[in-house]
Amino acid sequence: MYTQAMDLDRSATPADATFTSEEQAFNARIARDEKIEPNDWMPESYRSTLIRQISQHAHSEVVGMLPEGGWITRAPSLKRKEILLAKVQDEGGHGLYLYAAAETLGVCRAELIDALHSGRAKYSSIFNYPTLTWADIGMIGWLVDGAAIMNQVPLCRCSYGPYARAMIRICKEESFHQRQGFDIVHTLVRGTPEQRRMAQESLERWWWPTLMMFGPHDKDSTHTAQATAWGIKRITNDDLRQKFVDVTVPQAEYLGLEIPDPELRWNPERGHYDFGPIPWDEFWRVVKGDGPCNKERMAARIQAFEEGRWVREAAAAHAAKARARAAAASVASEEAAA
Ligand code: FAQ
Repeated sequence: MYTQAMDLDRSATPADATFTSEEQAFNARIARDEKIEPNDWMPESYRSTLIRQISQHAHSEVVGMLPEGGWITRAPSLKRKEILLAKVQDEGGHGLYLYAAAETLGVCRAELIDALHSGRAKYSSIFNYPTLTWADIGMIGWLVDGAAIMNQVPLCRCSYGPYARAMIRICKEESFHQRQGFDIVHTLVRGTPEQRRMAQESLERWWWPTLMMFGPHDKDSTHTAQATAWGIKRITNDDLRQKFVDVTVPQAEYLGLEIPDPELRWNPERGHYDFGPIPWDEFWRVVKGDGPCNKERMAARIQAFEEGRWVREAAAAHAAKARARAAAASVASEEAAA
């Protein structure tokens, strides 16, 4: 359903005389589609771009646990509760792989988390919207995970090895998440008239924020050109958004739901759906901290971090004791052998 095709042309990556020999060698490796690994030479701006993107991605996963987490106790059956619990745990796991991938670039996790808690680091705009009904849990799986997969499958081929490898497992899990969301919505639309209305109302609230997840239009995107030249980004924001719309409209038709866009129609000349203007004012308001739930989300993250402090301290003390015991045992065995 979600493809990796449509690579951007990176053949223009320069082997320019203004580059140092290290930069030329790096650019040649990128042009050959080789993976860059943590101990390899890389330009500082490549490193900082990756730290920015991977850490924002990690923050999005852990903040993304919150809108659904509140529904674990309210899921309508034991089966739905088990599935949702597993999904939210997966998101926590994705955050951990991604923080670990960012740490391979020489940054420490505590700094990244401090940047999130102090409001210096971004996370995905989508997680600042409230989950008002059970249908919203279906919409998050169907639309938000669907958009996440569309964006993340190409990242499995990102030029930075640890990020690309983390994305492979993440995408497999996101695929399960998308299917469970579609299943919730599919069940609702086959239910009572109230359940169908709940699904339609939820789609109306989530559609435009989901399209915003892909980021600003290419002409307004600060990072796309350079991230593409470095093989970090493989498909632009607008192209991914278009692919998402093209895949999702037939799914909505199958579900009997109406996408809230009067300008949405198939364009046979382009071979794509045309869609209406995205409310970018709302997007930037949310990104700058003034969305419906920004303050609530950050307060919940900080509270969870503080409440987990004793667990981290206990784990660190246990690891220090285990290291000391292993060191003492190794000295004793060397003495016995001497
Ligand atoms: N929200 O120049 P660009 C998920 C910022 S994970 C907030 O186009 P770039 C799983 C951008 O940072 C969802 N800010 O930037 C899940 C930049 O600001 P900066 C997260 C946004 O990096 C599902 C500025 O705008 N996925 O959903 C957003 O080339 C369900 C200019 O933008 C990832 O992070 C936004 N939506 O492209 C979990 C994937 N869009 O940093 C729970 C990896 C843009 O200069 C439940 N990231 N901005 O201050 C990416 O692919 C890219 O970073 C983009 C943005 C495509 C998100």
